[in-house]
Amino acid sequence: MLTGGQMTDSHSTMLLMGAGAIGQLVAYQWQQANLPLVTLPRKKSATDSYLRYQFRGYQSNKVEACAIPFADPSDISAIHAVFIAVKTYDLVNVFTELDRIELPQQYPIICAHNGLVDLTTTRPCYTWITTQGVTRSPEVTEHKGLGVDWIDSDIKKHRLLSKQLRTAFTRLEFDPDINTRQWQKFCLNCVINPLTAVHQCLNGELLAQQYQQQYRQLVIELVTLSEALGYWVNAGELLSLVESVCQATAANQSSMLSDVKAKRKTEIEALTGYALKKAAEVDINMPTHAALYQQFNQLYLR
Ligand code: KPL
Repeated sequence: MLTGGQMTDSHSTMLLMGAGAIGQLVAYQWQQANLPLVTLPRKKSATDSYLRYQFRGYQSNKVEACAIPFADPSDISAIHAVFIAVKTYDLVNVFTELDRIELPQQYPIICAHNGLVDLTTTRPCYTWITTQGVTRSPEVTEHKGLGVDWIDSDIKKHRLLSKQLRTAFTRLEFDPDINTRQWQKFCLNCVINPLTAVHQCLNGELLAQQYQQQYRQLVIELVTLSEALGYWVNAGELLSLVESVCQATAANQSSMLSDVKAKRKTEIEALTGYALKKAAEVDINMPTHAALYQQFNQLYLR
């Protein structure tokens, strides 16, 4: 069965930018809810009129062939919102692309990246954070864990979009303090991602005795940075969060370990690089993060 091929001409279509693991999960859930979705070809050479992906839904025993129609960049009148699911370093290219197709400036943009970057866009952006588990291999993307999605509650002013979001993401919560949640997720990723990449280990293996001192130190330095920047992060809670995510995703490779193994560009700059940049701005030392950043770059910087 080929799912998700629907086209629409009403002003209610989501434009998805980025079809990695999270992008495909979003596409699958959006299309399962029968909501209209399009994407743009990211390679000029694309000849098919669909972006095709293979997806296994949560606890399903069948893999489905799915497809997202490509939008015609010269007729974007059906689009009313954008979901960006690219890596942090690619965000700026997506915003350039949105300007190129002349997407109206006031259209809401949902951003789902892991890392942080100081963006200069004036478009209305809303952060989306998920704990849904999804893995991607060259053959299939699989929805492995249900989790929760949070979105900036300010998005409620876009009535139709909020309704669509509630329909597609059944465990969605509207968060009035999404910036704090995003910062906490950023801290979590600053610990697990670079550590699993330099030690080449699965998330669960990070809990071994030999890494405990290092990840505890990373947590303490992040708490100092958070306080200096005005974010509320408690050391005990961040440590428990790190350990519980490592346990819950014990058999998974972090996204950064997957990226280094596949020799793809990583989010090190948007994670440790960003933390070090902010630390320098507020005159704070983060020696353990600095050493990890140096070790990472020695191993993987080409
Ligand atoms: O979000 C993740 C990632 O791999 O990017 C974590 C939380 C580390 C789980 O793997």
